[in-house]
Amino acid sequence: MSSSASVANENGVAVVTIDNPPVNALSFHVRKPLYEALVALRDDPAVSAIVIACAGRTFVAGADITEFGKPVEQPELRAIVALLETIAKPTVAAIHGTALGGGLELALGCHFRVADQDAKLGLPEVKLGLLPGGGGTVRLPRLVGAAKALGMIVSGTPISAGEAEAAGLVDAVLDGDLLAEAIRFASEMAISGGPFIAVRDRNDRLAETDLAAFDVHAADLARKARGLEAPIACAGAARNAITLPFDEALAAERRLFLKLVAGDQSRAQRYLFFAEREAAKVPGRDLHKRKIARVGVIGAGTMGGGIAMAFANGGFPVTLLETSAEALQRGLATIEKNYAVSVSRGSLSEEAKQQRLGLFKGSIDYADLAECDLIIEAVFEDMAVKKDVFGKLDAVAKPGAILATNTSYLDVNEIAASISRPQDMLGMHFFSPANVMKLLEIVRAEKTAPDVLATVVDLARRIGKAAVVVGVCHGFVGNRMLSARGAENEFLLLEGATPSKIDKAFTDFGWPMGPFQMGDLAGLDIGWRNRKARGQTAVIADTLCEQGRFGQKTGRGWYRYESGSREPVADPEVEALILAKAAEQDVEARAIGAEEIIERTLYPLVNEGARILAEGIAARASDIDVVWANGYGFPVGKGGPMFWAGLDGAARIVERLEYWHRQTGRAIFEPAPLLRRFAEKGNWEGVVGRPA
Ligand code: 3H9
Repeated sequence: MSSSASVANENGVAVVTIDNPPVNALSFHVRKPLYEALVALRDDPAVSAIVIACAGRTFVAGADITEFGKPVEQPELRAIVALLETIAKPTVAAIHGTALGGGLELALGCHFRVADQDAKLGLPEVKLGLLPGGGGTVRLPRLVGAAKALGMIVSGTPISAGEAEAAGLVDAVLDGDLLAEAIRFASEMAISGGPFIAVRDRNDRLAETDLAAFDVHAADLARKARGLEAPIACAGAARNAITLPFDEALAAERRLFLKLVAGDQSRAQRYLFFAEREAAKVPGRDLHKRKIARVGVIGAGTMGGGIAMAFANGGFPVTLLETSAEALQRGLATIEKNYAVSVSRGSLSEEAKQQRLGLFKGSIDYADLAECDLIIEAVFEDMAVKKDVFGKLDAVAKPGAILATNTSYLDVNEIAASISRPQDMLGMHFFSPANVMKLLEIVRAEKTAPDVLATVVDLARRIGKAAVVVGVCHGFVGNRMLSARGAENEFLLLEGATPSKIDKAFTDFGWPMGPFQMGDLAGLDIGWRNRKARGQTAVIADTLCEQGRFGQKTGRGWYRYESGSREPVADPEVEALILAKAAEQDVEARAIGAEEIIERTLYPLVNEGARILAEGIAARASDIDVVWANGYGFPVGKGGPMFWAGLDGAARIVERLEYWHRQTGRAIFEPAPLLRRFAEKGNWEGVVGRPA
């Protein structure tokens, strides 16, 4: 018997244990012995019931994603599930950890599913640009009803064991030793004599479906898909489960799966899955990590409050420091209000809210930070202010405490040089709202100790962040590339584009919103202040700000907003202003198409990414993509700017950058040497200039 799937007999109940670390993915070397074991057990008169369980930290977390895109080796998962459904004796999946994707589909082949309290169950394939391809779209609705299944399959979000039990997906949530209890459960079922009905034959829940309501919900989900094929395919497959006979729906699911798995979107999303994990592999990651038991956050404004919530959400006690009792009270009240909103939306229980609030300790005395193992400052973005804060920290923080700045732009080396322990210092650049946004840029300064870096990378994963290590430069990876993306915006407007036209080119590409909508949301005064500080101007944006048009918060910015609405409405006044400025500068308006907009915004974005790679500010092209997919809304179906450069054709990008460089003379278009080498080689591998 293979060690990947072994069998033991417990008083007539056969226990098949899958053991494929780390997450028990259903690789070929698991599927083959599993299939063979099930055939033998089906025909073995000494076996009255079968339990499928897993060794290690989790039940099967899905198909083996690394096998996608390669020829399928038999037996496939579908064959194993079909085999399970031919077994007359009771079959039980014993679920701990996560039963995800193909893992849940395997469990759906069993007559019964039992789980421990902490188990989670879901079909996350949509997040990989896929749909469940092992019968999940056809079997899940038969257990939980079509509406619930639609939500689970299209969102990909797992549910708890308790919710799964209430929905009919799990037959029992068991306390104590899961395996022993599962064996007892299976034995009792065998004694009961049945009937044992395969999920494929359970049609009662489907018969209750309100198809019209289902279609309304599915159409709503399709509208939100923003060009992604998988959510739409998921909804279509779930609908087939209602309207087609079982085998026809199953065959349709297979066809859709094969189409998606071969497509660019799924390729991009699978790439991002591994890219996020690769980003955590930093030099020194095996070093002993410093112990982080309590986190200190300085500043209880929007950023500091969000950072504090991110740690409390991850279970860490937080000391929140402000300069006055009033500011502290305001900050804590905002945190409480934010949690209350989550409770009212149903995403957080009242109990969990209380538990999280219990983790906060407010203070207005730096001395209280002495008990913290990691202290992050989120104060005003000004070098003198930051140095003052770090000076105080240097005096009170315990030896070995990690000190971090949340700066978006400032020189982390300069801050580090101002304290006595630069080896303990780095940047932790969170994105607003910090309790929601997944991205965290971890800024490695010149003297940051390797174990400090490794500790923070590890910690970031523990609070659910997609963490990327970046080097020191103005704006790090994300904001530096954002500047490159926006450098042509004003020129495009002066030459004849409008904010709505540019924004539409972005949303058609798959971004959640375009740069002008984004500016209005964030507040135009922020960029205005930054420009003034750096002695820069933007002829149209500056005028808007001079007119008090700061975006949504003033009801007017690049667009107009009716009172209380966030819906942007094109504003003739802005268009007139653009025309007037163009006339002043003698720029003749012409028609500007979406293609030109993409070439002049996204090609410089890729170009700047290549420069960042060459300078060693990012270690890998995929790290840059993790930044853009998680922090800036780059469409995941295109994998991030560096992956997309490969899809769109690096040679073409170089050619068009050269063209725009000739037309404008602007440095932003001068192709980076590394991009040229990518164009020659066809991929980023081996073209990275300097390892980070
Ligand atoms: C599917 O099932 C399709 C079917 O419907 C149809 C088939 C016909 N395969 O995330 P971690 C690796 S699609 C291969 O750091 P955690 C991962 O790369 C699949 N490798 O751990 C990493 O490797 P490394 C549907 C996988 O504890 C290591 O395992 N299922 C897979 O933070 C540890 O991973 C999913 O989409 C895999 N399926 O989180 C679930 N999963 O150490 C995907 C992980 O070399 N997985 N690896 O970097 C997850 O969401 C998380 O891994 C999980 C554990 C929550 C399970």
